[in-house]
Amino acid sequence: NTVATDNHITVRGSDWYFAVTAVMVVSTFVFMGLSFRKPRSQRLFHYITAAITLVAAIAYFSMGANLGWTAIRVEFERSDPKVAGLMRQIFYVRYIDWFVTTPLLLLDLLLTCGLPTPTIVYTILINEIMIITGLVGALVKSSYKWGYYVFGCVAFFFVAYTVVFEGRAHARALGNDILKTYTICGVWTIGLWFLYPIAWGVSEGGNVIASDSEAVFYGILDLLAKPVFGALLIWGHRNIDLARLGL
Ligand code: RET
Repeated sequence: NTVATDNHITVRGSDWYFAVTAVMVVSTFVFMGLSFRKPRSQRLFHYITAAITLVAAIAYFSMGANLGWTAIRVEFERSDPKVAGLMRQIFYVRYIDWFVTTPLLLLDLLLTCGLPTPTIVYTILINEIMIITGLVGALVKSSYKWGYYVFGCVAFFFVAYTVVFEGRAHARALGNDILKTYTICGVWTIGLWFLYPIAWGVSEGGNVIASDSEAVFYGILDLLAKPVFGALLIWGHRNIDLARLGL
């Protein structure tokens, strides 16, 4: 089970993963630190947001240590002799991270707009379908992988619909400051989340870019989708009393 050198992270790739780990750790401390400026009853979003960056920190630590991956044989229909029969490094630990953190990100967002609990629950369940189909598709070597990808994309459209349409309608009813915070965080989220299936398509899916490039692509997305998103959300909540959200 050898992975050809050009399909495996290099020392630089590993350094990059550790750098992202450091940012995630620092962000976790910042979000927890900021929580102390609020009474306990007002700390829910700080806890959720810190949990997100903490889980990501551990996932990135694993990838920096070159753990949490498996090799799949890459099947090429066009037999390019340079790449045919190679193995590709698939970091399944990403999906363990996403399985935990994407529902938490949705909780941050959907609790902010005051959606009813049943809607939040089914949106999170559909989101889990998206992550698991992405994982299974990544591990499948035949072109059936794209079938899983399609299921994942359909699930994503449902999630995006809830955030963009249902969430906004509910946020509007709660007042301008909540609508503003929700809109900023919602647009940020959906804009970024759309790029993940593209990264998947050129990495786990089509094997177009090398593992180091994959590391940079997903790494930048994760930095924007977790610490930067968290900062926007916590900032937006600075003057919002959780009682207004029924929390
Ligand atoms: C996959 C492949 C299947 C189709 C789709 C995907 C979307 C993944 C997303 C991931 C978001 C991750 C985040 C991580 C934390 O920072 C699983 C790649 C649609 C949207 C926000």
